[in-house]
Amino acid sequence: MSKFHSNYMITMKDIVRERNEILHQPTQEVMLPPSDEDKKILTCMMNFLKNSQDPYLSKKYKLRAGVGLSANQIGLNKRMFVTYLTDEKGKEHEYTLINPKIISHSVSMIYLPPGEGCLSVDRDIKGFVPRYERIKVKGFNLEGEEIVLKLKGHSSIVIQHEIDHLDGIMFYDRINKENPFKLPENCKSLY
Ligand code: UDB
Ligand code: ZN
Repeated sequence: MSKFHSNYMITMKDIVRERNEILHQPTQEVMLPPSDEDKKILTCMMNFLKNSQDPYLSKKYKLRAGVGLSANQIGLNKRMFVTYLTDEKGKEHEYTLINPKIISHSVSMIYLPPGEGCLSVDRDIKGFVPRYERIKVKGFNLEGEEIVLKLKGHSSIVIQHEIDHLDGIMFYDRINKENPFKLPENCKSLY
């Protein structure tokens, strides 16, 4: 039994930081359909993202405005994550993905021009993180139904960042060691 029942409020103290080994190991697949326990954990994780993007609550509870959170970031060895994003048109997209897998991707790559950060990393890390421009991801939702997402742009970057967490990969593992701003030929800026 974890403490992350649906009424529990996740705050920054629950988020494990980069020195924790759980962030550097691949996570275990989740049994399907998801248990009530796993559903509560995912609901709790989604509430964290929503609270963290609420100006009043984020200030009150000192939350960093988060767009994605993976289960191992709260110390649980489970292959599942949530994202909560607002697109260019102001439309909100929330995804809960269990056992996600990239089934296909573009050859072209993109990067976030300011670089990436992470809720589990408390320092500023300079450098570009090349990501696929477009991905097709297969996974399962809270109801245990199979879903396939086709993503591009910012959502594609966020989902790849979260799938990396589930594979034990941190964003800085993908930054060029000799020159952090060096990019592959086929990689362009997101904007
Ligand atoms: C984030 N937030 O949540 F474009 F409204 C980052 C942090 C590390 C800065 C908190 C973020 O990118 N917020 C954001 C971006 C926008 C518009 C907006 C809010 N993550 C998620 C994370 O660490 N998940 O494990 C880091 C992002 C860097 C690239 C993709 C995920
Ligand atoms: Zn992260």
